Amino acid sequence: ASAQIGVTGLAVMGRNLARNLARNGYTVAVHNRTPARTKALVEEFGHEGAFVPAGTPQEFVAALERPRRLLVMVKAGAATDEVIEEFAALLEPGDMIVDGGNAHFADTRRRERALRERGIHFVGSGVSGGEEGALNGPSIMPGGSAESYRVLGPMLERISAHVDGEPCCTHIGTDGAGHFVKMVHNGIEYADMQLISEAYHLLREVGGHSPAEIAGIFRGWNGGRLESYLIGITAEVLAHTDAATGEPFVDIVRDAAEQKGTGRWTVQSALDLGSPVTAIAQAAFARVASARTELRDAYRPLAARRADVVPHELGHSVLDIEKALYASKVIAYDQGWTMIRDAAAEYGWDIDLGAVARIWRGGCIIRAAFLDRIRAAHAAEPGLVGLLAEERFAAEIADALPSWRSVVATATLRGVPVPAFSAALAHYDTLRSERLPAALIQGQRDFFGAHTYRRTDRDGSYHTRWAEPGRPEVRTDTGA
Ligand code: 2AM
Repeated sequence: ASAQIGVTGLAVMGRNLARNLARNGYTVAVHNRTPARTKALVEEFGHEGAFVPAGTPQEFVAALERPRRLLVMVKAGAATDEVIEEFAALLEPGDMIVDGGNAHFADTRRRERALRERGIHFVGSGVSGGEEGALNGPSIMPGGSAESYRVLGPMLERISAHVDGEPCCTHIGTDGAGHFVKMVHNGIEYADMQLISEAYHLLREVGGHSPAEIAGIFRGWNGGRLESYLIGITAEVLAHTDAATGEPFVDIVRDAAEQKGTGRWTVQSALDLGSPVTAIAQAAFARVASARTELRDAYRPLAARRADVVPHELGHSVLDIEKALYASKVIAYDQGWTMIRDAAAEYGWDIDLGAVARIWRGGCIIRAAFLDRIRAAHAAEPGLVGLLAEERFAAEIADALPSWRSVVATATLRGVPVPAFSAALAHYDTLRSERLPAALIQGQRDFFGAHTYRRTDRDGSYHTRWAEPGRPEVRTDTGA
């Protein structure tokens, strides 16, 4: 037994994490169901560090120092259960299984409970940053027991990305907390990508800019407060010309967005938790809508009539759109953090909300200077309820507001769809409103279903007997 950690599942993510571990000086046992992948890894990259190839699960487990640390990098779902079952049978109490795949946090909670009963630590860990991140430093979001983090934390922190000398890895919380936070990361990623795409669409359809010009505008924005990996790669994509046709690349790509489903999970969980993540939800719906060809075919002829499009000109300068994008982004990120806070309360996780921002500053898809502002806001005020409760964010939103409203209005008048911009703005207006029409909804519910309502002027639950003359009100929580 000589290996400090083992990786089973050597497709690209598993292989790159194994190489990352080996390059950082760890002795890494490697195993794959199909032995050819193990052989290929050692042949191609054996010179990068110390690998111990294992042909069978038994050999693999025997190669590991105790407590054994196994990193499972197989397909999420049934395959993960099969592999966990197969290896757990060979392990002893105190050993640790890390699932670095994209598991649903509910599965992680189930697996952790089952393995805990057998004395095995199960660590569901989000790993963000794709293939490149896995090899050179991802953002890592491990859940599981505190004891497992004492053993695994130093290794994971070492192979993670680093920003300002700090690792992009922290113990998120127990059982499914790591995979939950990874899921929200992906939800935020969906919203951010959608918002950037809407800004592009506005600059093109309303501003009249070419893709190449918009690439330049985004490069400019990337030098400011919107600086981020996603803005950077967006500029790259927009500047790209299709070799076959000479057309802008973005014009020859089918506009049907695909997804692997973590954005969908975020929205599903948000409904369960009661977390208002509308910008994220709009982003997920915008993807599915784009791919519903039959619906779009049915609606497209309407566009030709253009009768419903009002040719009005409001704000749509590049600066206006930058402000709308920035303000919407603040809202989308804030929605993600709200959801993490809700889940921590629901599932009993002690999540450091500032640390989540810290570990996303590098390695992952949503990495951005902006995240350091969120980290700082939470550091300055532990228990911060929302970003807009922080003075600087509030001031920025106040400054952006006229442009933001104007851009959404222009888009609406011109028939350019901006579901995430407008959902974010509606979220802001919802939360800032003195009064909401939810009072009317309560009245409707009480009318047709006697669901009761609460009053603004006194405590208690009330029902109005709508069918009776004079519509008398009764208090329902006192038996009166
Ligand atoms: P394979 O190379 O033998 O197909 C991504 O698909 C990774 O998950 C691959 O390493 C793949 O192994 C592995 N994998 C998928 N399903 C598996 C299963 N049921 N048992 C073990 N490994 C599996």
